[in-house]
Amino acid sequence: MTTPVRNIAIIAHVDHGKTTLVDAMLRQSGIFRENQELITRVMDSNDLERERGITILAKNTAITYRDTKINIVDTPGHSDFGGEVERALRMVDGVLVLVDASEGPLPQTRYVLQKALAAKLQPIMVLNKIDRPDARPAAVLDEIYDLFIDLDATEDQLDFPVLYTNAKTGVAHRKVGDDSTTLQPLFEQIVTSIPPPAGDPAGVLQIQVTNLDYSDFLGRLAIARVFQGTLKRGTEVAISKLDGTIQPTKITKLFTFRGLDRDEAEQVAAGDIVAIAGVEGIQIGESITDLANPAPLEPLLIDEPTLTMVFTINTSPFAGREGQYVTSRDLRARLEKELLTNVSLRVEDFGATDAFRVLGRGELQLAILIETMRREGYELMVGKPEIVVRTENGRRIEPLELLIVDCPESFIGIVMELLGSRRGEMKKMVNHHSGRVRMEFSIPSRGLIGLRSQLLTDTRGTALIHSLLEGWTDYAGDMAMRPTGALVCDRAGVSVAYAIWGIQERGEMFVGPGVEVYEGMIAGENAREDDMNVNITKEKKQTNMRSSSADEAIRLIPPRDMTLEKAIEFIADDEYVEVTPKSIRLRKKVLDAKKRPKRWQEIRASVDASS
Ligand SMILES: Nc1nc2c(ncn2[C@@H]2O[C@H](COP(=O)(O)OP(=O)(O)OP(=O)(O)O)[C@@H](O)[C@H]2O)c(=O)[nH]1
Ligand SMILES: [Mg+2]
Repeated sequence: MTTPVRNIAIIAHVDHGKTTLVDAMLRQSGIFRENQELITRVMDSNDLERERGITILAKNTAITYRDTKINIVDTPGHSDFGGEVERALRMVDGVLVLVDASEGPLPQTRYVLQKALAAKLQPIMVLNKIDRPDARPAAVLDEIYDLFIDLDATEDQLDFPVLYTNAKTGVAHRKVGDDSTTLQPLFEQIVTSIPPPAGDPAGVLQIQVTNLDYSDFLGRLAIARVFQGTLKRGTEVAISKLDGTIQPTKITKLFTFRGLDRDEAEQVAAGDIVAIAGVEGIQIGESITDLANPAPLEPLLIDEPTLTMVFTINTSPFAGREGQYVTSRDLRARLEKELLTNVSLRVEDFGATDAFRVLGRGELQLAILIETMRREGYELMVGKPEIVVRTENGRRIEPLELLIVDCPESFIGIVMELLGSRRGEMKKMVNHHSGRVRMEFSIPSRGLIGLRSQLLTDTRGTALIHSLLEGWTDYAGDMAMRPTGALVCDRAGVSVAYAIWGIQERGEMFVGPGVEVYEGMIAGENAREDDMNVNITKEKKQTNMRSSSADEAIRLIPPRDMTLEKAIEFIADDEYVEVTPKSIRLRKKVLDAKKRPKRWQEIRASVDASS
């Protein structure tokens, strides 16, 4: 007799507590020894996930409740990683939809719920963070019903069970304030209301690969759901490739999930999730099926990317100093490798030598890729993010976003003005009478580039923004460019405090003293709209007279710390971010001051000609 199985994904808006809930589920499933120390958010296992405190990749785990095995996929909540959620949904029969009991449903709640309902997955609603002093579960539940209705949920889907949780302490309640002290009500609900997987273990083999993973011991692993039949170790099977060809292969090693481990298995039957080792060249979306009688599954289709950035080799005078991989061959090979696992990414050649257009879902997604590459020893340059514009039936169309801004009442005017300048249209304003308001805008995706940092500056760090792709709309016309110019180094050398002191009143510096610079490198942001060439290497003239008052006058304002994301948000069309393992520099595309286009019309024309 086979073990009963349930397959669920945990989906939510960013930070609503998915990974924390998985911690609690793992702990209470008895998988760990009594005294075993567990790190928090144990599923956020890669370096960047831990540093940033967000989930980037969807990951599998499994627990046993009573006699039922529950396969769990933890998914990321940030909208840039929506592709991970889309593929996770392919693996499961139901979803836990987490909603922060104070924040309520937010744009990514809508996105993931819409995908889950479209896939006809059974939802269990989990109102999390009920311990928050500002929790308002009853009102949030109403908002969730409204959301379901808005998404055209069927009667059946509207009839979802609701649980109230504190993921941090690992408690689930059926009613707010009941005497539960564990997650048992949640486990019980999963077993009773998530349907067991369909599929006949004796039928024709049908498996779909939804993820690739890598293990030091086993190499490449394909993670897949067995939809029908039973996969047995040592048997010959067919891989149905994405191009429709059939490739015979022998399955040598199989694993199933248990907590943070994988158990070797002799066979895995329909309904379960399997990790298969040693299948060369297998890709996400491909099927594994019967060799004599192939019945491949439909490939996985997911939303198209909306944002693009040019990745090119580093051509700065400092190229090759820090990185190990610097050629266009290196860059191409790395991007191709990324495509194997990162399903929502595309890479296009566009006729330029040494440059590729990389398409993704947002600035963060691409920034994570760039950060990963620099840590691996790559050097590259990236251009300003652009929104994908399409032509359909002779019309130019561009993606449109639903944007939610949550800010203190006193900033309403500033926020409306800023969004107006980016062609945002206000649709709704809700005042919860907590001193903060929530405003909804419809805005072309182009208007979101660089918005977050500007909004934080304008609202002194108090605004929260969330956005969701709403659809496509007629191209809205040119968008205002960055309103400021750059302070550009006019020669190579080492920056000097005295020179910076003279320049800093012109704008804000990105470079402090003692930094090696080159001609065309950007040293700061000019307060005025044009670029200004500056000599940041100028030493103070030596005089015989020592004047203590002059030395004292050199007070340097600390430079703005340009992180990768800030640099990407900052650059204009005629600029690049240069990324190496140790440095992030900003530069003009044309380094030579004499050859550089000066007015924005020239800049636009030269950029259009080069792309
Ligand atoms: N007070 C309180 N805090 C919680 C609760 N659940 C999670 N948190 C906190 O919320 C923050 C985000 O938790 P995560 O588990 O990383 O959220 P997530 O949904 O996995 O986030 P992403 O994967 O990045 O979308 C962490 O600081 C948690 O400690 C809860 O029930 N109550
Ligand atoms: Mg998470």
